[in-house]
Amino acid sequence: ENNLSSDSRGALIVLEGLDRCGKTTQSSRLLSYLEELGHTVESWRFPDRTTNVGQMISSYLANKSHLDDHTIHLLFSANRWEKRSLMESKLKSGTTLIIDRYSYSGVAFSSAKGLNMEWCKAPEIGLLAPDLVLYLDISPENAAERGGYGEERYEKLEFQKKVAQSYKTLRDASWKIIDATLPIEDVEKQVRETVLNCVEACVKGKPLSELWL
Ligand code: DGP
Ligand code: NA
Ligand code: NA
Repeated sequence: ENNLSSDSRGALIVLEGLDRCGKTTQSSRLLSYLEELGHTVESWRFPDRTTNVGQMISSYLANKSHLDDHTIHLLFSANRWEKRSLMESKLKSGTTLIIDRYSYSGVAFSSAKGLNMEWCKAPEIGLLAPDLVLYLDISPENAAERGGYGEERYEKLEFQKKVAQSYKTLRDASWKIIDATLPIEDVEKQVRETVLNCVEACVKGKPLSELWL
């Protein structure tokens, strides 16, 4: 086995899904699991609200500012671009990244507003392509019942139905659809099995690639 080769790297694992699908819980459980197995791993999320761009996004999501749909789309994308080089260096140095939302959220949420899908995808071109996208699948109605939505802009049933439709058109070979209506432990089990294969392939030198695949 060549798992000590210089091409060995960390895996880029993305969690996607509707609001309230359980991504945050699964991210933190997956982080602990991979740490226990001895992997170097970090958990990130987008939007990253700590940067200047992230603060503009946060204010928009809280309905404290109003931005044109195209403008906010580009800010979400910029927020991923400002982390791209750090992401690449982490992966190349062997750190696995678990990321809560990525370019698929970018396209699914903006195209749900009626923006052209190809236009939405364009600013994401050249970002690192995930090795695995775990889509936590739950119906919009089921998600809405989970303790209700918060106050944020997109947390409304009618809008989430459109987001679910947009996500369906984005599925590719990197996606694994996980039944997120199962009990937390069962979801976790499905996540673990899929992730181990993915991490293994990256350790063995699967090359990094860029969006869109
Ligand atoms: P979260 O912090 O995961 O709750 O995400 C905040 C909200 O922003 C959530 O409703 C999903 C949405 N969102 C995440 N990324 C993007 C993006 O790139 N573009 C758009 N339009 N919405 C996004
Ligand atoms: Na949210
Ligand atoms: Na969320």
